[in-house]
Amino acid sequence: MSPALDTLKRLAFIHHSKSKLSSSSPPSHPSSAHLSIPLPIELSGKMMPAGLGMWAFFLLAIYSTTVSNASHITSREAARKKIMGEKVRKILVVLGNDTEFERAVLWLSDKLTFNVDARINLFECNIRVLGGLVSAHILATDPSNRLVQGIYKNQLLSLAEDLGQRFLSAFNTPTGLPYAWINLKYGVMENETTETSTSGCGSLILEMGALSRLTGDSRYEEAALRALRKLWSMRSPLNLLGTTLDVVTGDWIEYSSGIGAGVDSFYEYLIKAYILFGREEFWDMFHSAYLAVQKYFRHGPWYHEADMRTGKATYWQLTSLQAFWPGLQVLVGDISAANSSHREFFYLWGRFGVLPERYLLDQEMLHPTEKYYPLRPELAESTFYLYQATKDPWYMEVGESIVKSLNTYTKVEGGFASVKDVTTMQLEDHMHSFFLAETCKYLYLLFDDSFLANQNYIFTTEGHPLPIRSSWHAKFSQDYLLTNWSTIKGENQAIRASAMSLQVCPDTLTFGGNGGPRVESACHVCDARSDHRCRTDEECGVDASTCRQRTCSVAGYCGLWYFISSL
Ligand code: DMJ
Repeated sequence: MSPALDTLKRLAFIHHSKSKLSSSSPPSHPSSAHLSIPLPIELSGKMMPAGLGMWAFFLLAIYSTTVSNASHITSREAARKKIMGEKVRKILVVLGNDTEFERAVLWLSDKLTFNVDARINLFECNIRVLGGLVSAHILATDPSNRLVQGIYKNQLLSLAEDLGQRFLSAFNTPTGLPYAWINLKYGVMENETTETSTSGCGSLILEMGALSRLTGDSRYEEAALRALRKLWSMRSPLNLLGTTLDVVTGDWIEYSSGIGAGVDSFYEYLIKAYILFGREEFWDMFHSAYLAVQKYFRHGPWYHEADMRTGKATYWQLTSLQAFWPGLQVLVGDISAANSSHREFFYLWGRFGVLPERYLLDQEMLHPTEKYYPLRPELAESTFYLYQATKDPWYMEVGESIVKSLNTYTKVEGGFASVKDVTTMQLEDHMHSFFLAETCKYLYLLFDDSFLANQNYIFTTEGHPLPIRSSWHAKFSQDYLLTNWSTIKGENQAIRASAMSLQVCPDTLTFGGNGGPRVESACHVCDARSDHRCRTDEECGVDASTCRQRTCSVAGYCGLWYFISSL
């Protein structure tokens, strides 16, 4: 056995397997539904800084260090703070504080401008700023009337449109693939690099699509879709993509890829675009891409990297960014696989106190120059999704442990600091905006998901909620338009099926024997064809009751053939 495989095997099974898939009654929520109500003693004591309730914690640690200090900062800092302001607004709504949300909306409407001579990264600006504006606009105009009547006149949407128009010059390439960098004021600069990443040009469709739907101007969605289609056309016969490419020639630069840096959100946006817009095209891309990942990158609960041309393993490493994958698997319904990978990431979190940026699986050591933890959200994100799907209280324990580590190792006066080296826990003076937009938000939602109660949302890769609207689903089948929470009346109590049990192809399972409550299967994935015929294993889905991958028989039918023949 190769050292890599040996290590993987040992790492995978040496630690506890306390987590279980649970479909029993969910535990009562330990947190309060609204921020004005303090958290119960047993959690607030452990999770929150002494003397501060959840609301005060977020307001003091987040709001006051960004928006209200903005007049004292340099122009470069100001640009960053403006972006931070975006995060703050979104999180304020999730927290349920309409007054501060209103204050932040007005502040941004007044202060934010994009007519600045600044070179920005298209992907980052899209997910952080455009996504923030579009999402906040939707939250500001939804029927809950969060803002005082008449105060909001679509200022955030106008800003989003202004930014979207500035993006368009990036797509003016022979391939339609966008430049990674543009100048907000002057567009693409002379001698700009033509290198970009798969994520960089394949993760724009949610924000730009939403902008088109909101403004009626199709140019944004068309540009993002054209780029995505071009990218997909560059896949190998194995349905794998590389990590970096040239936007002018359309040639791959880095053929090795995995599910982490440079590629991660490409996969995420295929399935989320399908959920948000309902186009079968997105599902078809996602389905093929997902199966290829499972086939070529997965090793038990781990994911290594592979060459897109051959499928041969290249790098055996675990990266912090990969930890989003179990969350994505929850959306697919592949709960069992999600659960086992999540456990491995959490094991490493426990071992180091936080998740190191890169761990070399084959050498059983930290990457010599990537020992940092920049407050990334991915593990908290997956924990949130898995809790929603299973209601297994173990995921709350995971969340509690993450919060504890953040408070123990990263809390500083005025905020939270990135860890420079997980072996020494030395800090650096940096707090990325995704800490507020994602890490805090997913941890909060893990303990209080009342924000999700009456609405189906998808979260963009930067944690901005976008509601799923039937009007955006021209071709979306009625089967998929379920409510966010399915309440099933049992004998004594209602069983709340998870929002995440909303499958792209729902099937039902019966609990408690005949006549027991029926809930949607947590893992079912449809076969590609409704008559269950197939040519390859890739066309077969996941069995609803066993959560096992179906395979294609010699006679061309999908079934649990592998498991039957091994009995
Ligand atoms: C976030 O900015 C986004 O989630 C992005 O897709 C990759 N990960 C970072 C945070 O780690």
